[in-house]
Amino acid sequence: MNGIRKLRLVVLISGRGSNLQALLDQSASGELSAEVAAVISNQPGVYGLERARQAGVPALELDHRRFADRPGFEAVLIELIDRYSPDLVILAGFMRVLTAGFTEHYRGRLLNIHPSLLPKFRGLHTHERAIAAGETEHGATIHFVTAELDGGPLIVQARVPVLPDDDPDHLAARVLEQEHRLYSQAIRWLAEGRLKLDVERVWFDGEPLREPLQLADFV
Ligand code: NHR
Ligand code: GAR
Repeated sequence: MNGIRKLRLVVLISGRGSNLQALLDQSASGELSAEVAAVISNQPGVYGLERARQAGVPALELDHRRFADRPGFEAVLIELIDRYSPDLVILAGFMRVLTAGFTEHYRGRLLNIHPSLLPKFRGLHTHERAIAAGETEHGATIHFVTAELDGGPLIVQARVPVLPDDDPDHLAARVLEQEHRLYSQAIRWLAEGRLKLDVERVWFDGEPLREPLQLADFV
């Protein structure tokens, strides 16, 4: 072994879970020094839960519609997550906005993958909006999650060109391919202690990070 302790991950999903699958595969093959301790979906019956079960990982459903408000939902979500004592909580296509109570509880250990080159295109339907805006480049970003939606400190990005006749589905597929490499890189750096979040900034190799790292620089 390389002396790096395996990180325990709890992965939150709302849908098909292809980013979850990448983590499950990379964990099984040993290329990622992390294990998925549990998967929780706010949407019952989604395919990502099936992927977790196939991998022998606890797959839990917590339907947000059963709760009167976000804090009520999140109180139970926190209780479920903390049963698994995760080092990191990973949002992988998780589609519920989280309150400050939740993001503070997991400060510094809550990550999201967002399908745009943040700070461009926060929010939803990013591929469509990037094409409509005439962007020549698009991509995905891993960031620490704070109360500010898609506004937390940026960690690492992967870029793809927007092609002349692109449509949102084709662009999304090419971005997704890159997404599947991004989480493993960020998690590796966290496991190695190279990457840290303090109260307001990201540190990489002991220096404050001024611009997000670029995945292409590391391949
Ligand atoms: N919560 C906080 N506080 N901060 C972030 O940065 C978050 C977050 C929760 C989710 C993922 C995010 C994305 O990458 C994410 C980042 C859902 C919505 C949304 O509007 C927005 C951003 C993201 C995820 N959700 C609607 C809601 O009312 C529901 C939409 C639906 O169910 O389809 O929560 O883009
Ligand atoms: C991914 O493209 C992810 O970046 C995006 O949803 C997709 C989930 O795919 N996330 C968001 O839009 C967050 N609001 P997956 O379920 O196959 O991993």
